[in-house]
Amino acid sequence: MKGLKGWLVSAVPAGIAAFWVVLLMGAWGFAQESEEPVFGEDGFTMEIIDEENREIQFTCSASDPDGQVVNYTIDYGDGNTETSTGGFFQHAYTDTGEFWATCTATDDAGMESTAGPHTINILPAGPGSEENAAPAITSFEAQWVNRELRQAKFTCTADDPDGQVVRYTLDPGVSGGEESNATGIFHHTYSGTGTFSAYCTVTDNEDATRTTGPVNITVTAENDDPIDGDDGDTNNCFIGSAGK
Ligand SMILES: [Ca+2]
Ligand SMILES: [Ca+2]
Repeated sequence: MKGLKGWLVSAVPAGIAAFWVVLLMGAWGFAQESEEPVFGEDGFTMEIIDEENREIQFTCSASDPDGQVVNYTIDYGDGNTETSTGGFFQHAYTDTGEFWATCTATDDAGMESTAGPHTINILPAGPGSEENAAPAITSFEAQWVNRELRQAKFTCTADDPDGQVVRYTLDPGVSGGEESNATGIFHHTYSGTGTFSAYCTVTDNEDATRTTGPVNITVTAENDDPIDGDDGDTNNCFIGSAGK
């Protein structure tokens, strides 16, 4: 083969070789002179046919001005592609996320034209799953454990109608004072004076949350003075409670 090539190069003068190259390129260009397929206004449609199973139907329809469309290839945007002659597709998405579907029509000369994309949003709720209900807060109470030492106890209770409460988080109303646990019982010692709004947030096993309204804790310089109506016992003074 090398010998033959060498012979051709040496036998054909440079000028004639250039002529043939130009002629061949011209013929190749002429063969490629085809028009692309054209998608009409509704040339690429999508329709949800089964919401629960995330199944979508697509139709592709294009015409070719100087030949015919031989097939359609759809790219579902989730890593799957499919080719058909009719341009009718159905696809069930298994992953969640946002996908961009496109359809490419190919004509008898190999020319291509692409329509789309359609944006498909597949939400996390899978087949057969129902919407998760947020936990319900039963109570949120605060009381002084030791009023002189400004030690408060918070009790937060909640139920989840369709799962379990996995975490309680107390915001005692002090920057950086947040803490979480699984019991809903917290102790916080206030160092400054003022009125602090405490909140309890409960989180269920599917990460749904609910937050109580505030309980206001007022700490004054006279925090250790007896309160009217108080029984004199500074321990376990009720501060307040809040619902959801
Ligand atoms: Ca064509
Ligand atoms: Ca729940």
